[in-house]
Amino acid sequence: MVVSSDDATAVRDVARLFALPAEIGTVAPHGQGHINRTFLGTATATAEASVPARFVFQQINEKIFRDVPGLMGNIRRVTAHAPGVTPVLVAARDGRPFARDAAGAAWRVYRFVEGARSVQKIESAAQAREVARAFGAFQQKLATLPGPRLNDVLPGFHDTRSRYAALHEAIAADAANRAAAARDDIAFALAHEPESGVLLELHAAGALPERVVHNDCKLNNLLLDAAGRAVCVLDLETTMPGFAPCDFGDMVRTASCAAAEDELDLARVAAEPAMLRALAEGFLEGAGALLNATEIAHLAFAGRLLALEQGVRFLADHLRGDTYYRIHRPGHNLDRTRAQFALVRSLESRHAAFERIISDLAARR
Ligand code: GN1
Ligand code: MG
Repeated sequence: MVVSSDDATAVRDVARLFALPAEIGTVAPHGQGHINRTFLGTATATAEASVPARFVFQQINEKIFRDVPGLMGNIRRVTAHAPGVTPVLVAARDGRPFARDAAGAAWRVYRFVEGARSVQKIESAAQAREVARAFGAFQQKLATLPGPRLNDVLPGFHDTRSRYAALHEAIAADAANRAAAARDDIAFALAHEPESGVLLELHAAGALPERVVHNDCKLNNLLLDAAGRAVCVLDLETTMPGFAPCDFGDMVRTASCAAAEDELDLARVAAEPAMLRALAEGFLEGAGALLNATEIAHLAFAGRLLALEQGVRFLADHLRGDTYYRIHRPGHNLDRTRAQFALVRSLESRHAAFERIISDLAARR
């Protein structure tokens, strides 16, 4: 993929607002995110640096992240607390953790993490274990974040009930006239609505604690080195108060089988027992000591719930006319919905076995 000359110019202009060692030369699109616009910029060579430094430029989607200072304040605190396992945030020349370009758009800059890669589809059980261990260890690290509660920059982010409320609104409005063709998908979502309150009720009852969690533990939000070891957690914008099982659930959603999030061949969307076991082993190793019995007892459930919640979000966006997630083809959000719901079905069929794996592992700790 190439970057438009307008975007390249915009990134070069933005770069001058940040404390970078040199001007930016080449610019390329970067990453697979659905929300922000991300570019990789390579600094022109300088006398000091023989290898040109590379930087990640992200234009923050302010339709979604309305409180940019609050968001970037969170990211600054989290990266400062977890150096080495988070990317290095580059400050703007005025000292703030972001800057606005001439058109008013907000940007942040990270140093690019060299020698690491992100994985789009899970490749082995060993990789699943390492990913889950690293995200679990990140939770453990966040448990000691000093200072006040992080800003809740996206209130109700994993409040599945409010995700359902948004779906109901989208069905009622049917703004893009798509509800009829999505009748079966809507029926599947509504049949599962009773599950939406489970974690929230446990929290209200005092059994499920609020913690600082990543909140978007997608497989591709972690960088691995050539030896397959986790080096860095990415996409910190949703790191804020939340529930530990939701992070595990997002890993199950994205790393329990090798199908893509928008896989069209639904027969391929099936959680693999070896991956589920590896994810549970890794997460309990990484976060284990932190978790209480209620959290552990709801890990398997959270996998199902997060796949369901994500399907509900994609479906609502499809019905609204694709206003939230960037799409790359017509019907993309419906394709994504169907893949998520296929995963829910698969996780349901494996639920008892998955629960047994987790309780056995937990008992052996
Ligand atoms: C979005 O930014 P990105 O693409 O990593 C979304 C997540 C979803 C994910 C689905 C702020 O993440 O919650 O799980 O898409 N982020 C936001 O792939 O809504
Ligand atoms: Mg994200």
